[in-house]
Amino acid sequence: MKPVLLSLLVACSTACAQPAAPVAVEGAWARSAIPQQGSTGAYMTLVAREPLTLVGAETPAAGIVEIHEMRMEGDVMKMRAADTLPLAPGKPLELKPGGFHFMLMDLQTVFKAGSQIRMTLNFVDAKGTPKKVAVSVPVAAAAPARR
Ligand SMILES: [Cu+2]
Repeated sequence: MKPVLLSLLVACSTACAQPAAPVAVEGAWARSAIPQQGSTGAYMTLVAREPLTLVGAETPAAGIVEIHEMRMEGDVMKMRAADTLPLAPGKPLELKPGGFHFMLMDLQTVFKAGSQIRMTLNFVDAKGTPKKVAVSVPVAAAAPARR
């Protein structure tokens, strides 16, 4: 009896991991970059299922990942680093060109259109417990068409 139960639990911890993710990630993409380019951006829409705060991200494809925000100040587009981004449950947070984005710097790979990079998004929940969400991010020259 016991071994069967155990194997079911193991099967569930892998197969059931996806629906239990604390946040849904939609439309993720990273902008393709030429090899000499030092940085690029990654974009996606995050829909939290519980109150969460985005505190950062990491990827083997880049040495540094920062949360940035582009905003118009008068006539000037300015980019600044945001340490954290709060997410309200069910309210989509869009990271997109010209707004919030992940800035990937110290690129460790060629960001070639059609390839994929792996990112891990780091959140904390309302109790301060860290939550990690793995995302595979397609590399493209422009945002994918919306479905
Ligand atoms: Cu940036």
